[in-house]
Amino acid sequence: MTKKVVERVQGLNGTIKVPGDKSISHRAVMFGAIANGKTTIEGFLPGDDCLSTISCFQKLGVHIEQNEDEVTVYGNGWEGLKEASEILDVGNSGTTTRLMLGILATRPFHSVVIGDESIAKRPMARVTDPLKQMGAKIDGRGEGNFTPLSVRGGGTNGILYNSPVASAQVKSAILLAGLQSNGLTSVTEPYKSRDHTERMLTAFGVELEEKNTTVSVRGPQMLKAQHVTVPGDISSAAFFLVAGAIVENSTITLTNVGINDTRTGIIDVLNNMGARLQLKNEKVVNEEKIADLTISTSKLSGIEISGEMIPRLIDEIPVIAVLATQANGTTIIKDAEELKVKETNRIDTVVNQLKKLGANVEATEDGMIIQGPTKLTGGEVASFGDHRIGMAMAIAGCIANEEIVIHGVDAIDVSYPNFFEHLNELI
Ligand code: SPQ
Repeated sequence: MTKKVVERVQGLNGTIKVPGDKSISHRAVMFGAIANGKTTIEGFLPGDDCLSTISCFQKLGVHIEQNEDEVTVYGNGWEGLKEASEILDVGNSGTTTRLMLGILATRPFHSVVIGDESIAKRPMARVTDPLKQMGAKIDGRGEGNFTPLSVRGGGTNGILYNSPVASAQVKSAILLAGLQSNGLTSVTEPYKSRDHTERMLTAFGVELEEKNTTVSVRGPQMLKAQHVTVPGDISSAAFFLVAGAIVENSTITLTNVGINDTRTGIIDVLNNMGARLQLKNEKVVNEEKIADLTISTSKLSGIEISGEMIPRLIDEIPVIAVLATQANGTTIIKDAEELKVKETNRIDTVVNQLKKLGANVEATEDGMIIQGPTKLTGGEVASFGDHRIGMAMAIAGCIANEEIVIHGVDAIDVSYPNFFEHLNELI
C-alpha cells in the first residue's frame, strides 16, 4: 500500500489531456474480440482495469497486442473464443466481470471468473440471474451472486428484462448475451444509463432498436471489426473540473473529453452550482461527442442532485462531495443507493473520509447531505482500494489548510495511472 502527502496549492493552471474513457476502452477490446477481423484502438486507457479485460480475452484465445494507448485486437468472431486453460482474473474491474459474463453466457464451454477482494463483495446476481433465465449455467457463492463464478454457456434464448436498476453493466451484459441467443432480447431500465454499448455495437454493424429506456437486439448477430478512437474520460476529467472550480486562482483546460449526454451530469452540476465552465471545439468522433472544457475558480451554491441525473454522474459523486464542501448552502444527493455496491460503499467511505478533514457531511440511506462552505483541515485519509476515493481526497488536499496523507493511492492506477503527474503539471 502506497501513501502520498498532498499539500494546499496556490492555484492550478494549464492544459491536460485526460486518459482514454474506461467504459469505452473495455468495450472496444471486448467487441473487437468477438468481431470478425482486425480492430484497432487509439486512445485506449492503459489502466489496470482495462488491462484486466485484455488479459481475460487473451486467455480466451484472442490475439491482442497493446502498446501504451494503442491496441490491436485480432478477432475471429464469436467462435474465436475458446475455453481458457486458466482462471479469468478481472482484478478490480466490475465492467470486465459483468460484460464478460454476458459474452461467456453464450459460449459452449466452461469458464471460471475471479477478481480481487473488492470484486468478491460486489453483487453479480444482477447479471447472473437474467443470464441464467436465458439458459446459461452459472454458479458461485450466494447462488451465483459473488465471485469466484463458474460459467457454462450456450443454448441461450432471448429475454424481455425489466431491470430494477439503471445500470449500463446490467444492460450491456444482457444485450451481449442477446446477440448470440435465439429471438428477441430486450432490456428496460428505470432511467437511461450510459449508452456506449449501444453506440459502439451499432458502429460494429449490429442492428439494435432503442425506444425510451428500452434497448432491443435480435440474435444471432455478428460484429465487424472497426477502428475505435477513444475520447478522454469525463469521469477522470471530473477531478480537475472540481479542482479548477474550488482552488483559488485556477483556470484548467481539459482537451478531447467525451461529453456523451449519458455521462455529463458533472457538467450540469457545475453549471447549476454557478461554476465558470466553457465547452469548445465540440465534435463527434466514432458516434461519441467530444469537447475541450475550460473551468475557472468560481463562487458556488449548494444544489439537490437526484433522479435521472444520478446515473449520469454516479462515478463522480465522491469528487462532487468535495465540491459541495466549498459551495454556499446545502447540497443534497439522493436516489444514489447504487453507490453502496461500487469498489467500496461510496456513501460511507466518502462521508467518513471527508469528516476526517472537518467537512460538514452526513450519510443518508440513499446519498448524503453536505453543508458548505467549510475550511478543510489536514489529516490522514485512505482510498480503501477505491481509485475514485483516492483521487477525490487528493483534490480535497489541494484546498486543505494543512497537508493530508492519503493511504492506498496505488488504487488510482485502475483508471488514471498518471493522475499525480497531471496534478503536478498544473501547480
Ligand atoms: O468497472 P467498475 O469497477 O464497476 O467501475 C466503476 C468506476 O467507478 O469506475 C464503478 F465502480 O464504473 C462503472 C459505472 O459505475 C462503469 C460502467 C460501465 O463501464 O458500464 C457503468 C457504471 O456501473 P453500473 O453498475 O451503473 O452499470
